[in-house]
Amino acid sequence: MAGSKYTYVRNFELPDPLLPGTFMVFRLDGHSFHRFSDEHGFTKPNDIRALELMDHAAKDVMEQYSDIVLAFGESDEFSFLLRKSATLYNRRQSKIVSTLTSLFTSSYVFRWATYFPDCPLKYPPSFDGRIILYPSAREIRDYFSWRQTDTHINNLYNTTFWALVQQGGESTTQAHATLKGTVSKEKHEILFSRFQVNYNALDARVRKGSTLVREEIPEQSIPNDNGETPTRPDEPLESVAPSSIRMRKRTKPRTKVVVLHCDIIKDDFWDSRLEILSD
Ligand SMILES: Nc1nc2c(ncn2[C@@H]2O[C@H](COP(=O)(O)OP(=O)(O)O)[C@@H](O)[C@H]2O)c(=O)[nH]1
Ligand SMILES: [Mg+2]
Repeated sequence: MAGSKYTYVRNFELPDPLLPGTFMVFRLDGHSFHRFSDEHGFTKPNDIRALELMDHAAKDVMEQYSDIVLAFGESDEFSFLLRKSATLYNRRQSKIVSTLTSLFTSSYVFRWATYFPDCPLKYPPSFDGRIILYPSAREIRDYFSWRQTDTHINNLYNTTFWALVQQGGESTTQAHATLKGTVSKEKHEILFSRFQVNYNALDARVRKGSTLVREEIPEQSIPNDNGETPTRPDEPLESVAPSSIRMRKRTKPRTKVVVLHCDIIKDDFWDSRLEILSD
């Protein structure tokens, strides 16, 4: 690039690399979603359309960035885990944060009408984003346990609160007062004895949040001992791949992003997916 007397201003742009060899957690959160959810008539305590839209935007992000190995979302937030060895954008912090935040936001808007066909957007939503670095798997496990515990605490509170208001006829002020100082067991009890709601039987989506992982796509046709790919009897000959393609070694299995609503605090989830915390 040719220089000019103005070029020196570039020198004020400081590098902002993220420490190498550390796990990155990128978290975004809806800006003023209290207002956004009100203005767009989200159902209380949970709007499944809104949660599914968040999941879809997160899936779009994960599909474009292979360094993301896990995502977890609840309410108006999503956290993404990038592997330790990620070299995305040379680990430049503002480049990663701004690109991922803007992709998520544009995907949220792009897919809005699919989930809210009868409710046009009244104004453009926005999300903030940040990156937190963690040195080891222990903090990553604790980070995701923290977010899922938060999902549980908030959802139990909100479910009980809105049951008191919507079915119990209490004002929001009264419901706040009823729940003040109650522990988890008492909220379960209010739901069960007054509203015949067994909290543990509610949709896992709202109790556990959404966890996005990559899962291997099972091979449709695995080469047999002769190195030949079996074909279905009705498959035309032309569709059979040439042997050079059939014999090609697959280095990486093909994967797809799936959305789960499961426990991520206990060991089971992690023990069956060791690749998430590997380098
Ligand atoms: N009614 C409803 N509101 C939701 C839902 N998900 C998120 N919200 C709203 O979004 C807010 C998210 O919390 P927070 O990020 O702390 O608030 P913010 O600063 O206003 O974005 C909640 O307090 C709710 O008001 C939903 O499914 N239904
Ligand atoms: Mg928010």
